[in-house]
Amino acid sequence: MAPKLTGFAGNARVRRVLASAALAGVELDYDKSFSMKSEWKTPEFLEKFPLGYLPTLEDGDLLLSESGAIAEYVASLGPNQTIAPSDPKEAAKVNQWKYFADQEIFIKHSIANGILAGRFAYSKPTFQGIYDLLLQRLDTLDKVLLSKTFLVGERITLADVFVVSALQNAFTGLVDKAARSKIPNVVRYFETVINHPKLAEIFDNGKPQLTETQATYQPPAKEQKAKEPKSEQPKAPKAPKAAKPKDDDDEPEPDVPAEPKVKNPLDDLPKSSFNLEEWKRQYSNLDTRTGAIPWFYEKFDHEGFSIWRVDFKYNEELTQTFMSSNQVGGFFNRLEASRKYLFGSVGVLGKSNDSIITGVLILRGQDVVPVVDVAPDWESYEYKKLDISNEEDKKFFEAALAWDLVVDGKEWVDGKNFK
Ligand SMILES: N[C@@H](CCC(=O)N[C@@H](CS)C(=O)NCC(=O)O)C(=O)O
Repeated sequence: MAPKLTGFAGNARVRRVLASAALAGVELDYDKSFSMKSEWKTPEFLEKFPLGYLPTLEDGDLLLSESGAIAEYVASLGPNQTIAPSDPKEAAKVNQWKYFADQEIFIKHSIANGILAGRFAYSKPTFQGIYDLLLQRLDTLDKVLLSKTFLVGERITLADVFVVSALQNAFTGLVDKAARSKIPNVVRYFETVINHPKLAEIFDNGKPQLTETQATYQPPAKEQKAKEPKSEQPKAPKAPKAAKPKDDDDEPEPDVPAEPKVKNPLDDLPKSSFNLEEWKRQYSNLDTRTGAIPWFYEKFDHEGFSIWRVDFKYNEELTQTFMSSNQVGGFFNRLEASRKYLFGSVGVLGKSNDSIITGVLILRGQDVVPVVDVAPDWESYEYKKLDISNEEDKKFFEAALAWDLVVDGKEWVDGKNFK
């Protein structure tokens, strides 16, 4: 009986197994119509495959998870052994590229894609850091491929199967046309391998739909939809629409039930005499130091509201100051659902490649978390309660409101208000 492979046909991990089998000349019992949405994670499945994920392979008493191990096992069964050289040095070279494919392309792409698709908390610098590393690896691969058709020796091997499956995942995911144009040798290599007569069918007949333009992060729908209270302030221009990033499993995610409408516990706090909306108007209309700040001190309710210093945690990763300013703008956009409870004045201080993001928040209640955790990247910032009866805190607070704050010699160059 042919070994039984289970997994979703469009998935890159399944593809690597199918490609190994096709090149080795091994027949598999494989149901192409399998869907991740079917009830596959049953107690019986977990009993057999305790790792609990797909693809899986069943061959007699061998029950195997991990697509790399499955691909290697399948390759070892076939008559064509040139894809897995037996010479230890050649085999080691093939292994090198298998690890490279998984750890340097597949995993980096999966994590960056997961951040953009909202599976992990969004933080622009984290996303960018991982994505840049992925591009660096692809650039290195491009140099290696300058003088090569295949990665090891003169014939196709498992090294190519692993690397090309990972590339397909990246090229149909985040690595868009502009990024691909910088790695022409990788693209040529990719096209050569996916058009191999034994592989073309597995790789969408040699014509996979590669990404044109990278998708951008889209905050969860509940934040986008949050209603803005009527305000006299001009509305911020809407961000251009962007494609939703596709999730890494290549198959549409199961429908998520709509979240029930829950009352915000901040609405249950005792009534406050301080009117946050009125403060926002005063701040917008009056001179900050001579008008708005005196108004604030007269009206502020220390019980019902609190004042916080906010600092970006990853200042060392900031580059151009205008990009840091966009970062603040993005954070504020993602705080939209807390507009009723929050005012902010946050700036970029310093110069390009030597800047920090810091500022102040005025918020409902005495705890920062329920107000800011509507932004998926809230944990990229540090929060410290300010006590304005303390001279140093008061000075910081006023300077952040007036946009003339200086920290460690770094001067305020750009600021944004959350109103
Ligand atoms: N390292 C594993 C990863 C397997 C994996 O993450 N499989 C996904 C599908 S692509 C899965 O089964 N996800 C569902 C789950 O984990 O419940 C491999 O290469 O096989």
